Amino acid sequence: MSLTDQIKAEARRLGFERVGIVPAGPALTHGYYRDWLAEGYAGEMAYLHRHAVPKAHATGLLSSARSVICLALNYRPPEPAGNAAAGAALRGRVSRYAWGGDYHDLLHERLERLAAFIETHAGGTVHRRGAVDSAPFMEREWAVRAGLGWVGKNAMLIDWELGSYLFLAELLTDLVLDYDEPPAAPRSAGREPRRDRGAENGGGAPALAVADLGLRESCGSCTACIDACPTEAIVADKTVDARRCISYLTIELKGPIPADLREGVGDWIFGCDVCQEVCPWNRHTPETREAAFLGNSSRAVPALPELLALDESGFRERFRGTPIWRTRRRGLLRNTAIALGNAAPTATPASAVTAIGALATALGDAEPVVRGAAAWALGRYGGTAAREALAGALATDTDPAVQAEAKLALAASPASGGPGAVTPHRGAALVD
Ligand code: B12
Repeated sequence: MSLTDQIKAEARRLGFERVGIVPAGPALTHGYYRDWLAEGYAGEMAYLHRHAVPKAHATGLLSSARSVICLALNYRPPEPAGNAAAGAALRGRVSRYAWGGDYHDLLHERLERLAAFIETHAGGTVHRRGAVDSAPFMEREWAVRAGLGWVGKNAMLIDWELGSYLFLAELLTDLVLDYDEPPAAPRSAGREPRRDRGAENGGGAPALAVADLGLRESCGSCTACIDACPTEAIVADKTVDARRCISYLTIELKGPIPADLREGVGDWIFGCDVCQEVCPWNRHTPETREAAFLGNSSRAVPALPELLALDESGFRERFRGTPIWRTRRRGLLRNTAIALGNAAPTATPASAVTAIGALATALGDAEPVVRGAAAWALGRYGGTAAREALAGALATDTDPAVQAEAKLALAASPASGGPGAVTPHRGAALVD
């Protein structure tokens, strides 16, 4: 067996469902990446700007790189019992990639084991470097070039059998190996006409130039992801305006979620899976083989009032070692308050009382960003109890941003009514 075949067999043994190898070289969609940054789509993710130079070439990650071993691991967890409760009974939703332990740790550990295997079998020192997520490396492009799938309209790397609930990882080495050829586009295939949200909305988001590498892509004329995105974040083919993406708003953004996007965030409290849930290529895909990525209902659809009551040590205890750690307590509680506000139109009288109680308590939180979100959410309920809590915040809160939220919320909230008299919209009915 050649060294390449041995490496591939070992990668599969380590749990990677897909492995493909390509020669190191320049990143072919780097111009697109730069245009994407210039458009401002990265929002506050300053590190993506710092990564622009090293991302241009594989040697930006490992100066002696000759080969890029691209790997994918399926994390699709089975739906836990009780998931049907999502959207009801004041529960939030967490994106599937965060139902289990931290994938960075697991994947880095597997990469280390693969590197050790290569060193043993190559007979000599091998320079190598692993990458998972945070490294300056265009993981999706390299995965496509290694034959692992195509980049869909939702910007996800989609495998023809496994779909897109995949983590990507790479091992760069100075070894020369045997290389894979990605499947070419059928000769007759022309690009589907671009669907550009900016053009539809009468200008705005320009369609960035997507490179045609002549490779097989299988979205066809489907626009399910573009149509379903609650915040209209997929502005064109393969192009996500991160500033509108619920994943960015709930995980990366530190300050308040912009007011015009709060309703679109719905019940997502950490990441979002909408553009993957509606993708036809995810309909019949296998579940993960990794025990570390299995979820339970308290992780997948946690009870919102309970989360909003977490103190620092409660947060640490529950989320240390999980992807949710990244938001810190203040980010998670901000998201929780927004989701509670979004539950107002469909809340039963009893759950409205619970929500208002939890939100009123959160008006006393030490973090202004949590207090501001709680104020907005209380305004969605209205009624005496919510308005009294808001008036209290307006009179006593020393943070001008929180005061402004409380003032707006008071102005927008129904004066009478309250629990049980919330005006349902979007066809929702009040059912006790
Ligand atoms: C920043 C970042 C984000 C940002 C921006 C997302 C985005 N679409 O760019 C935010 C916070 C919004 C985000 C969200 C998510 N992320 Co993220 N994220 C990243 C990160 C760190 C960098 C991505 C980046 O630079 N984006 C900027 C764009 C312009 O560059 P790009 O994605 O590298 O490549 C683009 C170009 O190559 C372009 N392109 C242009 N022309 C052409 C032509 C051809 C032929 C090809 C192939 C490509 C191509 O297509 C790609 C997509 O736009 C990567 C890890 C990494 N180092 O790559 C993970 C990564 C992309 N994220 C990942 C995941 C799982 C997610 C979420 C699903 C998490 C969640 N459930 O909430 C969502 C999905 C949102 C979405 N639809 O993209 C996975 C994706 C795995 C997969 N199957 O694709 C990655 C690879 C991490 C990992 N190691 O597994 N993410």
